[in-house]
Amino acid sequence: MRHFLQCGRFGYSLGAEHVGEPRSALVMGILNVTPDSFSDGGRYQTLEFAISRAEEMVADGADMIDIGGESTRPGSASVSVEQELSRVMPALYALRGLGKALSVDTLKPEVMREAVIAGADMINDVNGFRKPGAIDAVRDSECGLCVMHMVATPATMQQQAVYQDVVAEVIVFLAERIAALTAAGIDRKRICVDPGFGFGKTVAHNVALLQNIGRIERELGLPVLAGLSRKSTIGAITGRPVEQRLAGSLAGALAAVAQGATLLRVHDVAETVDALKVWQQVGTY
Ligand code: HH2
Repeated sequence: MRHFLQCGRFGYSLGAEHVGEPRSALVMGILNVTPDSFSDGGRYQTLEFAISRAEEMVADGADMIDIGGESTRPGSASVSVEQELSRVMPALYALRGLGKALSVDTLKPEVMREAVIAGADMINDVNGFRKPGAIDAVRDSECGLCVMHMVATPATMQQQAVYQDVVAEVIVFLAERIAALTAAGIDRKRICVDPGFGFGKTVAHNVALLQNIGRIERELGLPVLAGLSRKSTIGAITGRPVEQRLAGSLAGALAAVAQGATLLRVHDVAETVDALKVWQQVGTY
């Protein structure tokens, strides 16, 4: 399935239409400007570090940089608007000249609004633009929107990992969010969807969603972003701690692309880009 995704200054043609076309995906490098992120917590706190890490990811082949100022790992506490803005905005301004799309990972309408004014190319909301004011904050712009599925909040989600049919329920949720966005006048070309791996889901749920990325893409008719990098499901399958999940994460990324994902949110950009290059030579639709 072919998609066009508008992300602020950038437009992407994603996916393939014909059997025999090589599969590929955009790579979104994760830049956490938080002191408590689960896998690279605290390492890129200073602006200087954040800039050099972002430059490194671009040199490694990242198509997008996802700047996050609030950890959403299970059980994490939320931060104030002021705190989040003070982490995200300097990085956003400093990285505008990088020449790659800048995404801001936030669920706060106030942060979305400031990020859009500062020229963010995408808003990545793990909450699916459900907070009052979130849709208004992004409506009158050209920025891309990543709509993720999550039940409850990061603080409580693992207690609520109960589904009758996780794939169907994720699709219904995302369809409802897409309807809310388009009803507000937002063009579908700006939207991609994400099943939200690890957000209120067991290993079995995550595996079922991974196996059904193609169904999610077909039923919603939108590009799918997959974020499996270093997550606990990779750890559960491999028995590895977070710092030893690279190989498992690469396998997860390629599995997601094989199923139809066209955007990958990853920590290890160079390795993912290499894996995709090899994959592209043989992985066809
Ligand atoms: N996962 C995390 C954060 N944001 N956004 C999307 N669209 N999809 C995801 O799967 C996703 C996300 C959690 O990963 P990470 O950023 O590494 O951890 P933390 O939130 O603790 O910074």
